[in-house]
Parts: sequence; structure tokens; C-alpha cells
Amino acid sequence: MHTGLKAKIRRGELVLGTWVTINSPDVVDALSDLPLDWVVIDLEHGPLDIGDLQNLVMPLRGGSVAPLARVPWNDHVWVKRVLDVGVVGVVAPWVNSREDAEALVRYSTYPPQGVRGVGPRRASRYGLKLREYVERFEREERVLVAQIETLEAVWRVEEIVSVEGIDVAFIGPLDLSFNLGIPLQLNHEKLREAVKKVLKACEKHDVAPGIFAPTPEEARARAEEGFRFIAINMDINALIEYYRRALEKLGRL
Ligand code: 3PY
Ligand code: MG
Repeated sequence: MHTGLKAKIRRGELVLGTWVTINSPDVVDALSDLPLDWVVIDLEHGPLDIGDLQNLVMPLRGGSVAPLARVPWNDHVWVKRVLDVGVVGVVAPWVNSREDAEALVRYSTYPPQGVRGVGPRRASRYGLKLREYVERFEREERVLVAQIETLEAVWRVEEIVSVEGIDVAFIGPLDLSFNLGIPLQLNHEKLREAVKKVLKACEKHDVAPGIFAPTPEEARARAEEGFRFIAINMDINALIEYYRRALEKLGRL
């Protein structure tokens, strides 16, 4: 899959995407006509499993929207399985240290440098493009996103972003707010301090800073702050928010 996402990130471009949690290819198919750079299909929270992931990435084949998967955990087996389905990137939750970041890189790298088993089923077009895939993927396509969402990750963010192979450090505001002891207080000073620290480390090590932004206004403000990999909301939240507002206007709420 030649999506060009890694090249855009390397050039320092702003890349916009969204989170997919609804188990229907229609959603991804509809999103594929929009000028999004990526979608993350979320296997951490919500009901999606590995077979669902494969069905959801199929409509993106040959298009310009790069499919990424968030794994349930930074885990060897999960990383291997999602890559074999044909995503170009992996988002790993709770990457808290240099060791966690190095593990993510190793899980997504073929031996002898890494420990990814060789069997890129759909990723290699069922073997038809095996040689091309194994030769190009890590260098030209693979996007590794380390989520920064704990106190430890913020302390150690410099170590995390200095690991070769990490392309994006992505703040998970919800988890981070809980882990900072300020649950759901997304405007709290402590969260703002953490955000600044992540931005600074990313700039120093030339890694793209990423964050989740629930509204377009917030996405714009985050881009102005320096974020380069921004999730503009999530499918199910966008849907619910639309109906909530509509029902409010119609006097039902
Ligand atoms: C979080 O907010 O914790 C996330 O992982 C996603 O943004
Ligand atoms: Mg999270």
C-alpha cells in the first residue's frame, strides 16, 4: 500500500485523520472520499477485532487515506497481526518508557533487527507482492505512533521520542487526565504543562506531535500550537454529537 503518510510526516506536514470504532465498511468507505490523511481503526476500546479490522481496511485499498490500527496493548502478537492485515501504521497505547518504545519498534520490524514473524498475508497482497512488501514497508511506509498518556510517559517523553522508528508521539487526553489525577479536566494547568513538554521533546527530536481533538476549532488551535498529527473526533462521537445537537434544537433536550 503506497499511501505516502510516512513521507508527509517526515516533511513536517500537518496530517489529519479520525478514529473509527463502528464495525461497518460503509463508514470507512464513506470517509475514504474525504481529504483525510489517515484513519485509526481502534482495537483498544470498543468491539472491533482482527477480522473486523481486515473488513474495515479493504475499502481504503489504493486510496489516499492511510489505514492505521490502534492495538489493544503494546503487544508483540497484536502488532504482528494488525500489520499482516495490511495497515501502514500502529498506534500503541500507554508507551511509558524507552523500553516500551523500543519494543514497539522491534515488534514491527523483521529479523534480525526485530521480532516480527514473516507472514504478511493481506499486507503483501496474499504473497503476490511479498518481496516488494518486505523490502519497502519498514523504510517507506511504516508509521509508529506511541501514545503518551501517563505521568511516566510525560516524564520520559524525551527517551520515548528519541527511539529510532517512532514517528509520532500522540497524547491521549482522557487517559492522561486520569493518570495526572485530574480526571476529565482537559483544560487543567497540569495537562497544559504536559502538552508543552511533549511538544518540546517532539520538536527537539523531529518526531510529529499528535493529539485527539474533539472539535474542528480545537483541531485548529492544536495545529497552531504545533501539533502535526491530529485526530478530528471519532465516528461514533461525531454521530451522537450531531443528533444530540439536533434534538436540542428541536426542544427535546
Ligand atoms: C485517550 O484520550 O486516552 C486516548 O487514547 C485517545 O485520544
Ligand atoms: Mg487512551
